[in-house]
Amino acid sequence: MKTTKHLPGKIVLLLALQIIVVVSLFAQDKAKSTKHTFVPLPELLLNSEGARIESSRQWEEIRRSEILELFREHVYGRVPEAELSVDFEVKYVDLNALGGSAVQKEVEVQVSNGSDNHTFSILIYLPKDSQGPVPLFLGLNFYGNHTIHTDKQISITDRWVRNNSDFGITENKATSESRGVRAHRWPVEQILSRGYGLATIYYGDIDPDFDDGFKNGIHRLTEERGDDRDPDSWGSIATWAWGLSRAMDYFETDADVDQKRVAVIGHSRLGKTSLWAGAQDERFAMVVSNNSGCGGAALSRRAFGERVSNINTSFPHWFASRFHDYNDNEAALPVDQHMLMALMAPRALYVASAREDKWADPFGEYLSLFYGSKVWGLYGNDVLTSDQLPEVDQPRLTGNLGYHIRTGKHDITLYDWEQYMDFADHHMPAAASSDHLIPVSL
Ligand code: GTR
Repeated sequence: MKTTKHLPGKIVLLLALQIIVVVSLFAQDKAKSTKHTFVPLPELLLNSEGARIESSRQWEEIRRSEILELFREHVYGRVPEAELSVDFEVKYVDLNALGGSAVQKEVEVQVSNGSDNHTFSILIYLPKDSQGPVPLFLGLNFYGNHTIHTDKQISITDRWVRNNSDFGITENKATSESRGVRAHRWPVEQILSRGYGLATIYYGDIDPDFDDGFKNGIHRLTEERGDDRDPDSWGSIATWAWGLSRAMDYFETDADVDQKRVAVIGHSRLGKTSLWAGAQDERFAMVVSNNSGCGGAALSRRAFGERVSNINTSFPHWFASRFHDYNDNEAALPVDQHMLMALMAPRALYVASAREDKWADPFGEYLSLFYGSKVWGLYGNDVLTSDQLPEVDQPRLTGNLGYHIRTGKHDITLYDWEQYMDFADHHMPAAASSDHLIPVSL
């Protein structure tokens, strides 16, 4: 005979109540994740005197520089004026790398303030047998250049690296055990086969990613430390972005690279960095933000997922110290991130989110691009017309703007890269011949 076990009435009631609470929290979360901002955004197209910006000329001559300054003063911080000299030394060129399919180089960037110096290394892969200078993707990496590919030729950084037992990194030192551990994020062969080059720098070589009172990395060369810092002294994101611009300086000297077709790309904190690099340095033809979230593409005023107070508490060294004034007070910020997007206009800009990456606020990332896109309109380019997210895995491509929300979690995947390469095919095509450079290297 079958027996049915009944739960006591009280337990049933408690379980039911719990389910109701969970469901209503989920509903709230869902509502907010697709709701606009709660507070009005600062005006993108009114200048500091309240006059309307109506043309690309007024944008360039007045508003663009005002906004850049506001981001320097209140968010990322300012590059110090201290004189730094920058030299490049090509450490090696391998014309038969990756089994004969690529050209590989490592370039040492030597930065000096006259009495002290600091170096970091750019790893470059170029497609073999390309006709003339090639377009390339430039991005920082999290664990060292040697982690992006199993290629044994890549130098291993001897600087501070975040410990990671899965990668065999202990005592903050990388070893050969971590060769290729991040290869899934860097589809080198696919990039090369589509005619693009790839350049990467270990971000910790530029400035180690921990709060050390700005004593090391490039900071060592430029400033007084600790309490003497100005509220708008550069934080680490600004320093990493500065490093990306030095790579661009190098490309200008390398006849194999078409510096007019360089895309700056980054994931997460390094997506915040690629945006800030692209905003300041208009030599980047295309900018890619992959899951950059708070302080990147996401609107701060949405206060959804990671908030300004979270990021400043967990990573006090990333931004200018003035940014901390906006902890739990996003509405007081004189800028929001749609204005950062606008600084890329009229160049190619791609923002990408991941559906499960709530911490980065996918909808806030999209809205930023949506509101910022007005400035592309000033140039006569298409603007985004829908303030609703596209379907998952259905990229929205409008003029010089791209956006997708991918299935899955916080990461940069082959799917993401494929969208960026398809987008690049339109905006900095690998097949295009460069009319401003004479191909020199054979
Ligand atoms: C998280 C941080 C994010 C994002 C991410 C990453 O801990 O809260 O803003 O930058 O790290 O870079 O992986």
